[in-house]
Amino acid sequence: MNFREIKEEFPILNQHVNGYPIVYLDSSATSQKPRVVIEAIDSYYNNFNSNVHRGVHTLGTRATDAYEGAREKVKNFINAKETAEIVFTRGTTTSLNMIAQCYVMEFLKEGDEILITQMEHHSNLIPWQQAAKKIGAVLKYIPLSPNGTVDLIDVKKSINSKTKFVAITHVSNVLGTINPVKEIAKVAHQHGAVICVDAAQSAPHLKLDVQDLDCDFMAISGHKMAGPTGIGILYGKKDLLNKMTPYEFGGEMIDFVDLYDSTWKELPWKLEGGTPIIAGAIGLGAAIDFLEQIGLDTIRLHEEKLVNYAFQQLSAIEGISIYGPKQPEQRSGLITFNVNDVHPHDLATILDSDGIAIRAGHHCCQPLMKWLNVSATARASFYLYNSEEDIDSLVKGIKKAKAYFETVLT
Ligand code: C6P
Repeated sequence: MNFREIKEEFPILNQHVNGYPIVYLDSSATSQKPRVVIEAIDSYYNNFNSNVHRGVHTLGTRATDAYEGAREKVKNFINAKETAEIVFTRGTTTSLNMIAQCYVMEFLKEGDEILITQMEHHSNLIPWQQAAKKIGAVLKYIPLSPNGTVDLIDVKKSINSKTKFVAITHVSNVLGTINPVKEIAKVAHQHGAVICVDAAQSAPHLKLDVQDLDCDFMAISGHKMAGPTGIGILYGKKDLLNKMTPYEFGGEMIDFVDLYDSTWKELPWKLEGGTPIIAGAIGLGAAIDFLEQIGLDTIRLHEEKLVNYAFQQLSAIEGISIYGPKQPEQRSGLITFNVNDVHPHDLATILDSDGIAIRAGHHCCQPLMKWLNVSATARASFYLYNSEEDIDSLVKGIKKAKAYFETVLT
């Protein structure tokens, strides 16, 4: 399949918005879904909707097989050692909150240090901020380099024997920076700290290997990687997940319940209380098949070309500021920018009138906006269905918005 054919697999992209063919440049917020994902969910509800791990009836067995089959696909996708290390959650935010509540608040103590960066999404910042407050731990920030990257020298300077937990995003949803998480994990482990990687923006675009990265925890959202909303992954090394207290108590996660005490199922079910997100997991499994069929390396290469092209084209616009590292190997497939005299929300509105979808705002990264010294930015994010023509439309739209505001302001 070439990339033009790939786009045809996404039914939603075959439409006009405000009279123009849609140009979807907001995949970092959520990606579009290919036909096979929509059909997999449809087939579950049409043909074998049933609860899992309960009944012995045929539909129940089919649903259980499909649900557990999806777990196996996730395990292979991130190269985990075993399926016991794959917990289905609602998404990255839930996964990170589970780690904060069931690991950090349980096993860190007063005076311990938690190390993060100022480029974190709120979902990879507030859980640690709140956990630190609750247990009296100290939240510390690794300083960012001027180009919006994390330097290993600064990691080494920031970490010490009190550091017990490091949380870092693999790819920044604003700067696009790809952080050297493998090297950071090595430094963390040399100091006896546990490392948690927010892979919300890397799992859709980069080939992941949790054993090679040697991260202890990883959080992923299905909806950013061609899967449905409401499904995510918490990866954890088995010994750490085993140590964690359950996040939710109730059905599904118990082994034996007595009047005054209960015992839990083994991993991963101990951490999946209640009826799980069955359709979501099945849809995510189909998304993984789809991405793997194309190949994560092919997707990465395509996005690298797009982001380079976008850099060239956008840089040529007078009065534009582009944030994040310029070297293609240091960044993922998105470009965040501001245009003189045009508020990002106005820009997004004008682009929308031409059928172009971008995101504007603080992108759930207020501390990063502070570091950038702006209140908001515009962001165009690319995925496997985008093309250079989409970027040409973006550039045309930005020029139109700029011209409009220049006329209004003079
Ligand atoms: N970023 C964006 O437009 P959830 O909402 O749980 O699926 O993902 C949260 C999250 C965590 N970490 C990073 C790095 C993220 O980018 C996101 C989601 C979206 O940038 C929505 S704010």
